Amino acid sequence: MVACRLMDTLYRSLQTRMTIRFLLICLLLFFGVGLGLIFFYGYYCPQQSSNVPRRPDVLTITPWLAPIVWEGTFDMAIIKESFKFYNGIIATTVFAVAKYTRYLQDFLETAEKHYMVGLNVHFYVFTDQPAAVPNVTLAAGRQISIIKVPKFSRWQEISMRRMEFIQVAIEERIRHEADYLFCVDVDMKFHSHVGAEILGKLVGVLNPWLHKSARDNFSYERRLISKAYIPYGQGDYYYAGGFFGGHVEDVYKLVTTCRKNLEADKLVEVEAKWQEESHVNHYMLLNKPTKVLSPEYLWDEELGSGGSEIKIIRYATIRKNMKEVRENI
Ligand code: UD2
Repeated sequence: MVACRLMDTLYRSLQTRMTIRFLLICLLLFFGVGLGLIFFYGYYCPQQSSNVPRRPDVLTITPWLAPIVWEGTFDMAIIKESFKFYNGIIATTVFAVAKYTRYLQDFLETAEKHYMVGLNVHFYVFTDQPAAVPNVTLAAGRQISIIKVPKFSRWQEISMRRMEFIQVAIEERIRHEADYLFCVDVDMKFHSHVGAEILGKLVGVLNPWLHKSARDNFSYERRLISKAYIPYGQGDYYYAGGFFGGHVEDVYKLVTTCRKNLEADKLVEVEAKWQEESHVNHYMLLNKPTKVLSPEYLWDEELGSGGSEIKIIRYATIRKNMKEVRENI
């Protein structure tokens, strides 16, 4: 009798333990699978608010409804998720002519760390000295093509003529090889993330020196004789010449128009105040960018860390000794 009771108690306790174990396994499976889905597939994301601005201290949309990209206005996880299966190529042109080849190493190395990480990037390095292009190890899906260009005797000419060489490169290859194209200065370094959040049809970047200025203080070309002329009382923003981009065909329209206007200026012996940057500003006044990047995307070291609105510096100029690096003063 005693033995029977003992057996029964043992059996029940075993059953209870098994049930507990079973419940524990179910719980683990439930949370494990749930967490797995969240981390691996990103099924969970916090609810978006329709009435709480993400950045109340800055303008985050232009009057023509183009987003202005600041830190805090976008969710990197959501953007990453939307580009998870994107397999297109982002062409990036950079010119390193004459003494500016010295900036390539830092440019390429920092781009590998911060620029379009995880996406396919094709760097087109335009230079007069192909042998001076450093051998930087690139991640899978990223490559460099070197395009030989002549060296002009004036830095202004080197800077302006980029429009013409980019136009030709788009015609000959970029439009067959890439979806997006960004054109950037070389005397710069990436300091933090610049990724898919910048992709758009036509993208301009706010110049860090003038993003808070009244428009009559913008450094637009004010001489009527130039094709880059913008009268006082007009203009949206002052865009930087050192970073613009978009869909290849939209950038093609920009560079061909700027080239045509630069050549028209040359015929009447006028050079716009800030060379092709003045023409980019004229173009973007008539053809509004569909996305505007905040000065985080093109900062100048001379401005220090910036005002409170600058939460992060992503891509910034390197201080240079103009007299030493430029072909002329
Ligand atoms: C501003 C613009 C630049 C251009 C220029 C026109 C920014 C950050 N920069 O820069 O894009 O519009 O004004 O006045 O918005 N280069 C060479 N070799 C040379 C000289 C220039 O390769 O000897 C190339 C190089 O890619 C360089 C670019 O041209 O980054 C612009 O020249 P810059 O950086 O000297 O011009 P800067 O600083 O006035």
